[in-house]
Amino acid sequence: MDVRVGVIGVGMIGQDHIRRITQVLTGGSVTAVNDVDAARAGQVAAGLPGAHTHDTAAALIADDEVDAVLVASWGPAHEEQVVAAIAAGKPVFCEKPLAPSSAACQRIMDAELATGRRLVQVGFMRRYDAGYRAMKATLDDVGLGAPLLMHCAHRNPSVPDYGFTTDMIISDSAVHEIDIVRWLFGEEIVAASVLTPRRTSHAPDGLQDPLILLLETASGALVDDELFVSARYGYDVRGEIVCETGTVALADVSEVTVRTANRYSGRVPVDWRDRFIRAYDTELQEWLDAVAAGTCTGPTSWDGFAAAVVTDAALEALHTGQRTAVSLPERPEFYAK
Ligand code: NAD
Ligand code: ISE
Repeated sequence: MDVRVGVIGVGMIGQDHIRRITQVLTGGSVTAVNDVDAARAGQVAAGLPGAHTHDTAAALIADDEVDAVLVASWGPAHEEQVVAAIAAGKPVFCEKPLAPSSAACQRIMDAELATGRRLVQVGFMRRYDAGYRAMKATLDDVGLGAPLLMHCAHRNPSVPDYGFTTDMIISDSAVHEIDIVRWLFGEEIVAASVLTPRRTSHAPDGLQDPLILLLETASGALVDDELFVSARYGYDVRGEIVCETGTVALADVSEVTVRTANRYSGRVPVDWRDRFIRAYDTELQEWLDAVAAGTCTGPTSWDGFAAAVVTDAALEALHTGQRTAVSLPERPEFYAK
């Protein structure tokens, strides 16, 4: 029988996840939706045979026709919705960031720990991307020596003119590199610094764009992350790890390259939906499969919390201009692999 999913927040990614659950993946259906924008919820439900809308997230979570909850609302709403799903004993997939502050993530972890059962998967989809998976396999299986450096770039063509703040370049965008670095290196990040280069004239008023985030890992590896969210030309995510005897880098993602008239060209993805489409598919398929099997896999509340602790330090570094140490408590045994 299908896992009956209730979706909270049906904006860009909520609708994209509904499309994949109903048209691409197997073993899932969408039976209920909720959004603070009731008109939007109604329009989305109208395209989903048999699905209904709920006025509140709490009502959706309580619905007997909802086996599992997918939270794709704005970050500040995540804590209340994820904690409510945990209280109802329902598996919950929560889009990143798990919550905007480490304190809120800690409360989510506490709620999950209290149940004694893992229920939460966080939407760090890069862990499901074929390129990053091959990169990790190379690090783990091919003798390149100890990783020393990683160079990352995270470029978005644009962000909305209103509402997207410089802090969000860290909390909304860089949080992906924060998670993928923890996962690739298999160790924690211990310090963060932020540099603020010349600002592009294409950034919305008040936005410091680009930024360079520097992360230091526990073993002393250094990661530089260029964050440039008004890059105009396309969506471009890059990564290269430099080890003692070799390097491993993400390949260009264009399906083909064209050579003509003494020119060479390929395709640059339009946005994150385009670049990571297969990663989102794999991520949600594995979530549905795990829910059906009564298990929980993928990035945990602990991963969401650890990313938030690093985010807090990076935000402090941005505001003070100082290198900031990350103070991460010990991981609860409950979250050991
Ligand atoms: P969006 O603004 O397009 O959609 C958010 C929706 O949530 C809106 O329809 C809004 O009305 C609704 N909403 C807000 N507060 C709510 C509440 N309390 N209850 C119910 N609905 C509420 O934003 P988006 O781009 O779809 O982002 C949503 C979430 O997904 C964010 O956490 C974002 O960081 C994350 N996201 C993740 C990725 C990824 O690559 N994994 C990509 C984009 C967005
Ligand atoms: C967005 O919210 C995402 O999560 C995308 O993956 C990221 O690339 C983008 O910068 C964020 O705004």
